[in-house]
Amino acid sequence: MTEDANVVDKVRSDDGLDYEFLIIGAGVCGLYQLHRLLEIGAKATALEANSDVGGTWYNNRYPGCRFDSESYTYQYSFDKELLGEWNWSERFAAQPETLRYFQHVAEKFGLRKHIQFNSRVVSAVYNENNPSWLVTTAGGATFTTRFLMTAMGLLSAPTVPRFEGRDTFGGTSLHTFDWPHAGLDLAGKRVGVVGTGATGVQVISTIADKVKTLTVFQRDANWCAPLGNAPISEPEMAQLKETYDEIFERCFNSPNGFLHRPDRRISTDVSREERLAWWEELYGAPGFGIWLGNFRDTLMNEDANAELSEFIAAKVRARVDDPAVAEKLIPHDHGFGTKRVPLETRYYEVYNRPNVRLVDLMETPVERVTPSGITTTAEDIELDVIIYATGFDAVTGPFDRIDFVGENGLKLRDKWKDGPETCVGVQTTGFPNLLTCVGPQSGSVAANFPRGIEDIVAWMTDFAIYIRENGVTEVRANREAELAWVEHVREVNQEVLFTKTKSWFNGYNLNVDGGDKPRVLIYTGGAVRYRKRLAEERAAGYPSFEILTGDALPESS
Ligand code: NA7
Repeated sequence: MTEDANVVDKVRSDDGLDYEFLIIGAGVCGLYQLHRLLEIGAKATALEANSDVGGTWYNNRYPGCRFDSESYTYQYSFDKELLGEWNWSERFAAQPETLRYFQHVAEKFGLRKHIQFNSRVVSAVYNENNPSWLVTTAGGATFTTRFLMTAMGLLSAPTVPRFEGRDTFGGTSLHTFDWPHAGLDLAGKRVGVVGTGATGVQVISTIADKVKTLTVFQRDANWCAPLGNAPISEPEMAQLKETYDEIFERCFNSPNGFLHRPDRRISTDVSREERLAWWEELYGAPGFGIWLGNFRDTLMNEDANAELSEFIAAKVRARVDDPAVAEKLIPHDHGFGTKRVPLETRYYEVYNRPNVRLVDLMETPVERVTPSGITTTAEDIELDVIIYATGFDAVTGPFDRIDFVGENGLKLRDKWKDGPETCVGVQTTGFPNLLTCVGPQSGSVAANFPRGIEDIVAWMTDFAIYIRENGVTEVRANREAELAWVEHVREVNQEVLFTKTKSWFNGYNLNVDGGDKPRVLIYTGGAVRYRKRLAEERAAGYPSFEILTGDALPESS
């Protein structure tokens, strides 16, 4: 399909603009935001770079890609009929099923005709004369909109290592995010996987028994825990549907929007025997319980965390035959759960296979990629395929890839060069009428994604109603409120061990310029606290924003 081939008719209104609201992205957030805006009668559209809906779930098609959230908690909760008609086949559904779900949502609510596919936004320029945005796609199509909303995803700007000679490789090399739609036959191939985050762990466990040889290139080891996947039978599905109200209520009241809520006890409230018994139970149970449902001090207190880490390390040692390999797979630079915990299915057992090898890049770093493989400081490793599971320019990367130009020619890329600054995670000063549904320092996005998204979309939709009812033409974040929010996020983040580690949550990614310094990307205060903050803002009439109506504006240009 050619760029913008299915462009829908633009609705011209008397202010000379194409739309009231234009959303960038038709993934988990963009789809729902579009639905709500259409529901309130707004002139709205979404521009989507891909040829279909789904965002993350459209792009990530690598082998083994699946939820780490319980499937039934990773769905929209806003429509009873939708909840009733959709059945999940597994506790943690695989990507094709998830993509089908979002396609079904788009069909059910008639959203496709309001989405312009194959429309990658490359620039967005603010018009100070008639407060609005001029949005341009890679194909050269232009759109004007009063308000511009971002829903580009947190992890949609993939990054690859800056290995010397990377482009000289003679075989197939690809990032997991760019997996071909037609699939990639790995049978009988010598495959290398670089990266052992949540993605790498899923790929490695899935392909190990299908390839000739698998060489895993690990930089920092990660703490992983069992996923506990299983099919959901028809009676189980029926039973789950009966309890959806309770399930969503539980997620609503949990800090991260998951079923798993921190245990109110601290580790030392019980004896060591009881502690170990509880950890055994959590380790054997499905999902993030061992991480997010643990004693509440395990992610805040270093001693409590060290004891839990030792428990998990013993599990790794028990599951990996070669003690030297097991030691390499146990992280020594950070404690359990202080980075995002990849959930796995027989991941550690993969290293007991004769065709699998672990290369520790901390001992023998990559020197270069050659036409026939990867050369480390110790050896040449011949490969047919190199899979880069090397992560993303997280959270702000998708913003940096669009030329956002605000007031007085200010570029967002420049403003956020040393780290983003936002007003309550929904706007940034200098960029009036730009609303970030998915963006840095928002509490909604650091949660089980659809749960947090329903919060932010509800707030944005209320704001949109307010805007429409009051004839608002311009919304600008206050600088004082912005500075106060950034400070608050910083302070709250200090309370958790998470911010002491180097991961994408804190803005580290050595594959991008400036990625060697921490940045405040995520608000760890939790979805409940963030929802309360947003509610206060709404109840008080949006005091963190300057709100102007058409009357106060100069003549439209
Ligand atoms: P992550 O979690 O950022 O993991 C990336 C992995 O790639 C991690 O093991 C990195 O090692 C490794 N990496 C990155 N760059 C390099 C280079 N240059 N050389 C060697 N190894 C490298 O990304 P994922 O895609 O796994 O997961 C992202 C999120 O998706 C995840 O949190 C879930 O929410 C879903 P490092 O640890 O930096 O040493």
